[in-house]
Amino acid sequence: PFLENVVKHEKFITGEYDTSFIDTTPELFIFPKRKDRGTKMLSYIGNVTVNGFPGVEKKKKPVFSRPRMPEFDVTGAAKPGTKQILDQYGAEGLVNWVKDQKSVLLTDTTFRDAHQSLLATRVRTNDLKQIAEPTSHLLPDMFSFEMWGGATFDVAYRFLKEDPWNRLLTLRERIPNVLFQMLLRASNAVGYKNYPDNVIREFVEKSAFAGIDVFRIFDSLNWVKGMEVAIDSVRQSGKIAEAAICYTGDIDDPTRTKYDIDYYKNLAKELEASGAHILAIKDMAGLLKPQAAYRLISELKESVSLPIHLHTHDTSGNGIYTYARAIDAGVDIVDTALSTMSGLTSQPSANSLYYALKGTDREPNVNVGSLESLSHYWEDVRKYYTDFESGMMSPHPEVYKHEMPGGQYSNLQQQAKAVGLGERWEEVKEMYARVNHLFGDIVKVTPSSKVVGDMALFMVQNDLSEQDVIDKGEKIDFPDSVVELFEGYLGQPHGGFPEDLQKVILKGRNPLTVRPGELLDDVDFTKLKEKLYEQLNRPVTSFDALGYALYPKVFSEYAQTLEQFGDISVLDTPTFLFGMRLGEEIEVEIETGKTLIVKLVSIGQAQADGTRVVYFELNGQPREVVIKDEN
Ligand code: 3PY
Ligand code: ZN
Repeated sequence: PFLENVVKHEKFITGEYDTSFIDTTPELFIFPKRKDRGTKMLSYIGNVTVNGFPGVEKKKKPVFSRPRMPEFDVTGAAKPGTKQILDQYGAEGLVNWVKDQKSVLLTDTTFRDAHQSLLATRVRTNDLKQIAEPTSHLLPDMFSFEMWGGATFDVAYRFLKEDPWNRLLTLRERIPNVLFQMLLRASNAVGYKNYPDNVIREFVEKSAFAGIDVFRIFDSLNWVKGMEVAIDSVRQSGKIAEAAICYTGDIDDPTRTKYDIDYYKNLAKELEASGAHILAIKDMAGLLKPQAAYRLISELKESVSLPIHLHTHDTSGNGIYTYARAIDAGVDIVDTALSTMSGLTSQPSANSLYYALKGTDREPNVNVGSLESLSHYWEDVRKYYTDFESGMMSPHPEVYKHEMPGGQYSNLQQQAKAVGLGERWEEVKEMYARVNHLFGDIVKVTPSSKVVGDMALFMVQNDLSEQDVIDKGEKIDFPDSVVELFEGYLGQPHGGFPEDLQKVILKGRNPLTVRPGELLDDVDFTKLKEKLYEQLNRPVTSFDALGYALYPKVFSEYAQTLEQFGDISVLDTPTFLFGMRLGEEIEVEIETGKTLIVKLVSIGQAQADGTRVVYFELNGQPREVVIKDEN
């Protein structure tokens, strides 16, 4: 354990140590209490078998076939790719390389936005890890893999009980050749509110250190001022600042004048002046129609000299057509997902786009056989997560009316179910559009979209109309997120807030007009680490400190689960979500070369105190754990 502490210590990892390291680092001598890892794991398995997993229908564990693994040449190293270009020539060099490409470049979002949008962000590191090396070998010519950030950070700690940093480090180790991209919510980092500037800087620095190359930075109200600290931090780290404009409204609809073509052109110029290396158009809901895409990209190409990276969601079913028109207009990079993780609220399919462009001068440099074999893996893995599917079975052009982001659709639906509005989902969607208009037609993307969602749920639940909100607003206790938005804690919307509504929501308080980060005190990371060290009773990394700084409660609960059950990220997903069948035997590799063999023998009767004894065999030895039956 001493050596383990040394090699896991941040100073050791970063090389910031000298001969006094051991003497001046007392935490190296704190050893985790040797609790029995096996028993902890059995407690988890027993618990999920008896009580089920939140959000998953409680039933006997289904029998899944082993995911199909693509074949690739395991003997050689993966072909060098964009990561090597960045490392060798720097951000500017990479940008020039992008501009020189004739083919359209592809980002693959399967590891992040695709599952955020289809499966409520629930895909676990365990499933990503197994396909990482094949992906690196089979798709070396991708521009990037979008694999971190957005909702994945919080969901990892909160629901999957795993460390998001560990995901990044693990995948980086297995995919050394292609740029890693993350979604960064500017001053909101990977959270739902503004954080102090030093938290944003520290977060960017550590994410870059752990393996992120391209930071797609957006502000949820397209407020450029709110993006400047993040853009600057990324530039400081030597990585690529991809500044995004969130697309809303419809530039081709003469009645939607608030967000017209000039609005987008001005924003693009502002972002270029702020230091962006690449301009992203982040069409988070999939509202960019094909002809509008042609016009938008053509005009932006004339307005700025940055490469343009287009992101959309296929919710309406028009995604490929939108990309085709954007590609005609000269877009440099587009976001796609592997076909079995694409479509609907996710990104358009890379496989389909390849065929659409085959033989044209912009045909992407990708092997379609590789896309197919990787898609097979995901087709099989996706079945584990059926309970998190949104139920959307076909294209949903209504998105042009409600404008809900793809990444929000399945998550808000889960939220609606959790507050008992599952049956009233149609009403919630309609209310979402009404709330947008009530709020003055704002950009809706995390976290502003969450505020609109919270308000829609609140209004449906309390049977409130827009008029009720204004008339009775003084007496209404609005959701916290709504109050914070109107207080200016997420920044300033284009055109300002509707004044009558702001007045009833703030009940006499004055809103902020400056950048919230200017008012927030820096987090003292040294003190925070000391505090956490006492709480966790183990060495605290900068990664832990950031997890805590962004999500104190969620992080602490995660730490408690880790204490109670050990590292359950090593379990295969069917076992993690469904537990075990009677008589089933599984293997769990708890660390490289160390495997436990677990058999579920029987489950005892419920006792008077509501507990059950669950009987296992662990490596052939009988073991029992006592589980509280929550049913
Ligand atoms: C996120 O911020 O998580 C998003 O995906 C927004 O589209
Ligand atoms: Zn998206």
